[in-house]
Amino acid sequence: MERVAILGVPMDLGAGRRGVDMGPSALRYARLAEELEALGLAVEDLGDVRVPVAETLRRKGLRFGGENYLEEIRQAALELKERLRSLPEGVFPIVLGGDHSLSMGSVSGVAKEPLGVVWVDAHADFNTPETSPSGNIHGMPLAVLCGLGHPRLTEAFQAVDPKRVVLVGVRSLDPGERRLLREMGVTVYTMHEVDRLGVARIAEEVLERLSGLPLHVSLDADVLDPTLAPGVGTPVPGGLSYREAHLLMEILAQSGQVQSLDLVEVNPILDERNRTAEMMVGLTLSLLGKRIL
Ligand code: EXY
Ligand code: MN
Ligand code: MN
Ligand code: MN
Repeated sequence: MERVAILGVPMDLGAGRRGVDMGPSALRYARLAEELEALGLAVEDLGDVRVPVAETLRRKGLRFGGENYLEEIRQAALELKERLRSLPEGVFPIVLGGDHSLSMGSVSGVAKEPLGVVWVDAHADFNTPETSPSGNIHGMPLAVLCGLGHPRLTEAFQAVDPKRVVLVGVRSLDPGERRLLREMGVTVYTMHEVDRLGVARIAEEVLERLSGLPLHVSLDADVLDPTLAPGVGTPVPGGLSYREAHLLMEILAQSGQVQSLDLVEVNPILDERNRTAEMMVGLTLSLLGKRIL
């Protein structure tokens, strides 16, 4: 791919705390476009999808997060889906988040029958309203994409076969998610498998399972170890190291199958300087073909 389109979704309505609405700015501030151009890619920044600001959604007595803003999240994800659908063939979209509920729009927007999804995350984001401990919609998008969850969301965004979904880096699962992941046949490489098998073996197994498919990579910043990437809203100790994360991206890049990418859950309020966004830009370059030698 030679042409890259950047699209921001400044949304934190699906998260449990404010702040990831500033993720797109942090990623731009980390010079994402400039670094991609230095790789020789033609980059176009398409700006941001329109997202209501939480403060303007004042709801009497309802706390931020949970399903309170389902319609606003649905609308923003629908706009993202349409914007991605209207991109010309051959353009590689990079979606900047924003909380992970946006991926209902990105994956359904890029989905070609059939699509492989590599969801790199400390969490499975596979809850439904019935199984969620928090009600926060950023814990549900992958379930929705597989056809499970709130009808207002599944009817708009169901787009993938769970057998073509692979999770890598998971280390925080709710009981209901465990059951649903098993029932739906989603492949999960937890941090236990990362430690035992190593990222190289996992990446090769992922590519074997999803061989021949166009791939969407959904990269949640909280997959990284929080000492490396503190600027995330739901940190979980024991994440990917710097080199594990880069090796995963480098091996996926060599497949030539990756066609689209989400960079989500960067929360600059909780960061040290802009370390988390800078890490995510570095990983993007590895996924887009930057080599050490
Ligand atoms: N599993 C928990 C929940 O559903 O509330 C935490 C989800 C965190 C989701 C972040 C985006 O990765
Ligand atoms: Mn996530
Ligand atoms: Mn996560
Ligand atoms: Mn998170």
